[in-house]
Amino acid sequence: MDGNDNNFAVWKKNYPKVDGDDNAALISSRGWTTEKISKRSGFICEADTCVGNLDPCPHAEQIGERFFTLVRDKRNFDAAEGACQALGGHLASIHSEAEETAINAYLKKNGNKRTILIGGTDSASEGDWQWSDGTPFDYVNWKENEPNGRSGDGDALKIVRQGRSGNRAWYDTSTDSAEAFLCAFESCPPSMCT
Ligand SMILES: [Ca+2]
Ligand SMILES: [Ca+2]
Repeated sequence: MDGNDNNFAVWKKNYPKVDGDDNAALISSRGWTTEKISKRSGFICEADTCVGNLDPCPHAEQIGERFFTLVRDKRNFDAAEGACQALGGHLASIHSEAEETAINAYLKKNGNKRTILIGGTDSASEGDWQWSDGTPFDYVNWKENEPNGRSGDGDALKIVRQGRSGNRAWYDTSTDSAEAFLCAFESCPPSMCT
């Protein structure tokens, strides 16, 4: 930016925010806004001065407001949740059919593993399912006759691919039986940014 045109501004009402951690300006259809730079979806540069990567979070997939990363490693629930927390997130929670469809598309293009551990658990109270990120357990996609508490301790939740379609259904399962696990983050983890 050459700084010559700072008298021109079309900020949307209530912007720019000065008290948050927003650090980038965005053009929206209703005026300029601010946002955390990690959430930007694209950018416009002045000629000859642009250095950057068009994907600000290349090692995670943005779905809605969150970023998801598949870790192709077999770990039990506590170790997988710890690995996600070490990066600033949690094992993934899922809150709608649309979100699950997008997650399944991401999993399909990342190896299409059959069994994926996510953040659901009923270890605190049998049958009382909770997400490890503390969000409401407000959507389910249990397979018919699941959860049945029959696989080991049955206190973890894995999403299992149904045939080659990429569609998945949920099973309660022992805490160590999935091939990979899915982490979710509120913003792009710094280690996954460019
Ligand atoms: Ca259980
Ligand atoms: Ca089961």
